[in-house]
Amino acid sequence: MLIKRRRGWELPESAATPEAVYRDRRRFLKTAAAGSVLLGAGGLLAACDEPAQAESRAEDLARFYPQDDPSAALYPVPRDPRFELDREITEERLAVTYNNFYEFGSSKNVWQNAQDLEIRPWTIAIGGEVEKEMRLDIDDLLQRVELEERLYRHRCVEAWSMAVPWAGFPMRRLVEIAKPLSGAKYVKMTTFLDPDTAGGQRSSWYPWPYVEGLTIEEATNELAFIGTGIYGKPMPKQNGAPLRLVVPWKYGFKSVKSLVSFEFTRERPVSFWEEIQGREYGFWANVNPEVPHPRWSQAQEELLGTGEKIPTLLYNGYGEWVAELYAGMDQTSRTLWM
Ligand SMILES: Nc1nc2c(c(=O)[nH]1)N[C@H]1C(S)=C(S)[C@@H](COP(=O)(O)O)O[C@H]1N2
Ligand SMILES: [Mo]
Repeated sequence: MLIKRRRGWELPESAATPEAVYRDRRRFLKTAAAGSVLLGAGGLLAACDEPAQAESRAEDLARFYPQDDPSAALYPVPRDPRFELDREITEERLAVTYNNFYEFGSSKNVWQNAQDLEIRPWTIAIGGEVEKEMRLDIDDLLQRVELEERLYRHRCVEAWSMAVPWAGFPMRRLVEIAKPLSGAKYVKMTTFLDPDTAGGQRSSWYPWPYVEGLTIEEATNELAFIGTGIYGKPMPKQNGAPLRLVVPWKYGFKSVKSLVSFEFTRERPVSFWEEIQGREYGFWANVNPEVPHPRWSQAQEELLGTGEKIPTLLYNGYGEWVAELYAGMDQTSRTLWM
């Protein structure tokens, strides 16, 4: 695995928007001055040669991002302060190279293969149980919504996790634009289908395209987010450019990438992994450390890039936002948690 061990204090400056860097820096210096926590002489040395390092890091990182993205000027966007992390932001380089995107293969070369994806022009179809079906151009959509940054934890079903600054807009805003009819109970979201570009889609044993679904209540919950950028820049292709779902209280496979369609339905859609292996990857997929995957425990997660294992939290720590969505359901049913 290409995970390099790093100490927590080396991460923040590489990992966020300039404003946030400034704020974190101040907090870092205050903490250091107070003489508390883990900082030895090594930490202070690292702080001294920071500007030069930060510059070369920025150049190095640029190659993981789309070139000539017409939305680039929109970023960075203001951070929504309501979403605080209990852990360090994941090192940017890892978050944009250690990807799951089966359309581009199952190895960790995914990020390179994904560079073939053409993200302009890009049209999003809105249909099904809506007042009026429509097609939205991505850049028109980006003008209509207000972009913000949110720091979210992300828990993959494979028991690793990251914490990243997403840019994007509440999914509720997209539902408002779509104007679903009263019969709409679910939103089905679909990834692009283009086997010429995405080699993984030439494997016929997968039920392409990748599909995911949420109930309308989930989709309009404050936490449900449409990601259009990351680390203060437009979304890299490998992370699901130009727009993807981000639902941090659910296992990562629900956060479907590179979306071309939102369809409002009466019936519950069958998602990609549910169709492949429904006994292991269900519709709800809410994070719960006490309900093991049939083949491994979900009690802990490895923090990407640190080698450290920490306890997994119920709803990935987002119960205050989302637990009420499931209050009326049988909490002992495994299907709620996988
Ligand atoms: N279309 C599509 N979306 C996808 C996937 C995928 O293979 N294809 N993988 C999922 C899984 S398992 C995870 S953990 C996250 C990974 O997102 P990241 O690469 O931005 O970390 O994307 C999810 N969305
Ligand atoms: Mo995942």
